[in-house]
Amino acid sequence: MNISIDTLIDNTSDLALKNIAQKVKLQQRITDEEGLLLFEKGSLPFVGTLANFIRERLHGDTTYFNRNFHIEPTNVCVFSCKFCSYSRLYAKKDEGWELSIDQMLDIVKKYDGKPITEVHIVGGVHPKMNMAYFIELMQKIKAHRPDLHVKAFTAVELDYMFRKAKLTVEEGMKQLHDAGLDSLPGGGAEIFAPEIRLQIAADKIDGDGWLHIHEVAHNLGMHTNATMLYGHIEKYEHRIDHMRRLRELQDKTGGFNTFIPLKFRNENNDMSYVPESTITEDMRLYAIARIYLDNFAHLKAYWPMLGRENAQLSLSFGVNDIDGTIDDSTKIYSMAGSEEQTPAMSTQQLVTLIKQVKRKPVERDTLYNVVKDYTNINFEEALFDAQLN
Ligand code: V47
Ligand code: SF4
Repeated sequence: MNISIDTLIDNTSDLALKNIAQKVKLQQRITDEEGLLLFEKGSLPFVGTLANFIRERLHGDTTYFNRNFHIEPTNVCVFSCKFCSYSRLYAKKDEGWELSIDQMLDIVKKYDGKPITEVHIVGGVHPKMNMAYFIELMQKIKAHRPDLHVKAFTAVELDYMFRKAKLTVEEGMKQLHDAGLDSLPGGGAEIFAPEIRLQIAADKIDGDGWLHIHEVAHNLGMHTNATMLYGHIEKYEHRIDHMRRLRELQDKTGGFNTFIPLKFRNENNDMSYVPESTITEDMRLYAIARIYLDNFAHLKAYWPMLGRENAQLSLSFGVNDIDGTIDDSTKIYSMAGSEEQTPAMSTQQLVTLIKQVKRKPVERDTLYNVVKDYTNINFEEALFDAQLN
């Protein structure tokens, strides 16, 4: 692919596409119509070259990862999203799991003495796990390990918690933040456009509600992530609509850290009849997201969902972050058919994965502060030195 943006502009005969390439070169924002045109007419090499140009302008070869683990408090859920392979309705709760606060603390304690920087806590919406329960959890995690960044609860979980506690979003968010909640993950966004959302996730918070919860978090000084579930029944216009709403909120608050496209996986759910998107479409989507979301600093490929080799490939299509070590602590994607049945990567494996495709591995914390640059660290030598000393 390695051609320059000037060569790309010279070689593009379609005037509308040429104009988009010129805009990218001049760091100008593309319109919704231009975003749509990229989905309809932009070839993989065309969008890939533009996305890589932006990625390298923003980050050079730097590729971030972090050391993290997940806690999934429960997979019992009052909602019934059609794409979900993971949840069990409350009526069938015997088939699911529910962790007590002590069990979750035991998971945190497993990492005592290990240089982990983040815990990611997301699960189903259990009718009995309420504000008081999660406030206690936050407080106990922070009492045990104050430096651990707690990124927890999708807007879906928060909306249910706040409504049950009869709190406004502002009140509820403040209480959780005071108890130790540092930032929000990007889940639950799915596709905002009501005509699609109502078909795949009819009974949970709508797109405006999701955006409002993130805006309130941003106003409290918290950072959050944003996702988009793609490759199912949505059309290109719905992807653009989704990203436009995120771009608008980011203009207003600047509170999003990263955008994470989530590829729909079709095993064991009510949408198994929908074929999964191809790798070409996946890479085109990453690239177009990188071009369209000009006010998002980071674009993440979540390797447990995409697989390791595809995550590597995505680094040439705008992605500059591949999430973290995970340590086999999440089931969402293995249950939906991901090739990664026990997702766990050591720091060495992540570093090697990134170096294999000639990028620079940098460990970050949740807020993208650099923890350690591994570019010049040779693990074999480091191991050898450690054995000698
Ligand atoms: O909201 C559920 C998705 C999300 C399927 O913020 C599915 O750093 C594909 O949001 N096929 C939860 N996707 C996970 C999530 C996340 C993951 C990693 C990092 C971060 C972050 C956030 O998982 C749900 C839904 O969109 N999901 N089922 C499925 N069958
Ligand atoms: Fe529940 Fe989330 Fe699954 Fe929807 S995606 S059914 S809200 S666990």
